[in-house]
Amino acid sequence: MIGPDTAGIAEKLGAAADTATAIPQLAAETGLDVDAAYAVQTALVKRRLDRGERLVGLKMGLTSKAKMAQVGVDEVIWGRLTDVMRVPDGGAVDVGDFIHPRVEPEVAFLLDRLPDPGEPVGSFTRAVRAVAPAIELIDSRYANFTFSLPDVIADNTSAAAFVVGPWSPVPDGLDNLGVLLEIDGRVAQVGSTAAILGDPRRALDEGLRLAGRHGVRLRKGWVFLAGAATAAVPLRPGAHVRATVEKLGSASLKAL
Ligand code: 0L1
Ligand code: MG
Repeated sequence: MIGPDTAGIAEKLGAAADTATAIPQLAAETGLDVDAAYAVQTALVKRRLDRGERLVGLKMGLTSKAKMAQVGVDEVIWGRLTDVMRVPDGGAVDVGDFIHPRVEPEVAFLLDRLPDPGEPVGSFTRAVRAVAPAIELIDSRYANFTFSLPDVIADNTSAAAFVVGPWSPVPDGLDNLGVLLEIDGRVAQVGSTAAILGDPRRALDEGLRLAGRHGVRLRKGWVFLAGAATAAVPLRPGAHVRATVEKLGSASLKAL
């Protein structure tokens, strides 16, 4: 039996991102299951690497109940981050480069000494050198921000851009720090790091396990986005976005 056209689906998703044009969902029509969807994601990210981008990290998606409820998909997923997606703290993004961008407050880890594939994380403080507040900008390439599980995996879990704030040593109580998302100085979302799988450290276990299943190893020096602590908020032109995590400080972004 002939499987889904991995390269063809990756090309459609890549062109949708490049031209900021929404496309219909693809998984049902092409018979994409979860494993085939990760193969499409690999091809989609390779398309970026072939034009000179570098892999700089991994992101977890749908690690909180608020996020799962927002998009109607209830499994933890992961995607890849490249250098071109990184926006400096306080930097600007052009909303016109995206289809229907949303922002969400996250916790980022700076990866250090990681276990061999298949091994548990063991000591979190060996695996993670530092922690930072972060903003993820997600942008589904599907019309109406609507998708199935294989669709969103194939679309590199809606990864589009991210901002990392100042790095700090891992603080006490990482499993229950207050999180705030402000737009133009007004509170848009309030949450806790506890919303990220009960403890954001668990996201690293899940990342190692789930990415390892697809032969992907996390690397020292990579950024690891553990997931959002709240639902995502649409990003409008002119908005000033600030994500604050208690004990860690803030990351910010301007929308042009
Ligand atoms: O980072 C995320 O949690 C996003 C995962 C994909 C679902 C979405 O686009 O909201
Ligand atoms: Mg996210």
